[in-house]
Amino acid sequence: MRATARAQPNIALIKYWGKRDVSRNLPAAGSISITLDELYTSMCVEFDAALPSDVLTINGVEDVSMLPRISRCLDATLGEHRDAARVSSDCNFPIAAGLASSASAFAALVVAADAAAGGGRDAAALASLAGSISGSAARSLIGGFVELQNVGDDIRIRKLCAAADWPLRVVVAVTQTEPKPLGSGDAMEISRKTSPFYSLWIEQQEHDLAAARAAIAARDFAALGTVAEHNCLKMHSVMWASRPPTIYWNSATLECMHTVRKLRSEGIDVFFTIDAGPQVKAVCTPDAEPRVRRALVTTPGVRELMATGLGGGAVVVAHE
Ligand code: 2P0
Repeated sequence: MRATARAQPNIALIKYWGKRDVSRNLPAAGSISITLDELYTSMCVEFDAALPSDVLTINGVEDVSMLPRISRCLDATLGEHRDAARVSSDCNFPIAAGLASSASAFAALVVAADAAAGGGRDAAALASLAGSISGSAARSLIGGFVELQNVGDDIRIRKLCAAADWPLRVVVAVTQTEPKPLGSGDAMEISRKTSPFYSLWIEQQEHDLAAARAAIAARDFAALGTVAEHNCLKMHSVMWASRPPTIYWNSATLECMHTVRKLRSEGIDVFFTIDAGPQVKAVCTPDAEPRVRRALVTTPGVRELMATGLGGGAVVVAHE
């Protein structure tokens, strides 16, 4: 009754921002992401009938703030009459800073919990379970370029392109490591309820998804960058126009955007994307990576760089 799974975060190129059903955590529109490689969350789940309630440690420290979501995820996966679990999560990148740590955490959790309880669910069922707790987590179940589709009363994930078939690189410029002030779930709801741009954002999403799908199928880097930057800035515009506004950027975030735009004007294949946090993810071709790293590391306010390729999906790494 013990298993460990590992999953990588994913970075959305066409963003998920807004829910159509809050109680079931269903997104209002589809999204497209890339699953990363070297950054990961490892989740060990051990069911123990002698344990009075679930226990969670994150990087070796007991944590109560994430515990209710972890317990809900275990209930969703195994039913409410399950044994209590000892869950330990280890993450090799900053948590809650806009690097999609919840995506890799909940993807790894459903895979580990399913394996510990005997296994048997396929990636589609596990994605639906992970997505019911954290929408973006569904996309970390599989690798490469992944689309999350809204289908009927559920979500579905599908691989658009394997990581090895378009081996892009992602350079993450970390501009802040403290946890973000407002979680994305709450911020999305504020946007949905108050932003005058929200309905237009949802309305245009299908168009952006189609443009990204076509760019990925054609391995057209420039076209993918154009739609990804547009979609990212549109999502942040929705947040900026909310009441109260949600502003995840700091001045270094903006400096990094200028760095990426300048590199592109010099002929370098790179584009940026920014999620619910102040980090800037620069997506580039492998040959462009050294130039991108050199330019970002000297950009004012950048604290550190992390670089990674694209990777596979969530996997069980130990099972007893
Ligand atoms: C994304 N984000 O597509 C977008 C872009 C943040 C910005 O998906 O409320 O933490 O738990 O379903 O999974 C953040 O999503 O949100 C997110 P919930 P989650 O990656």
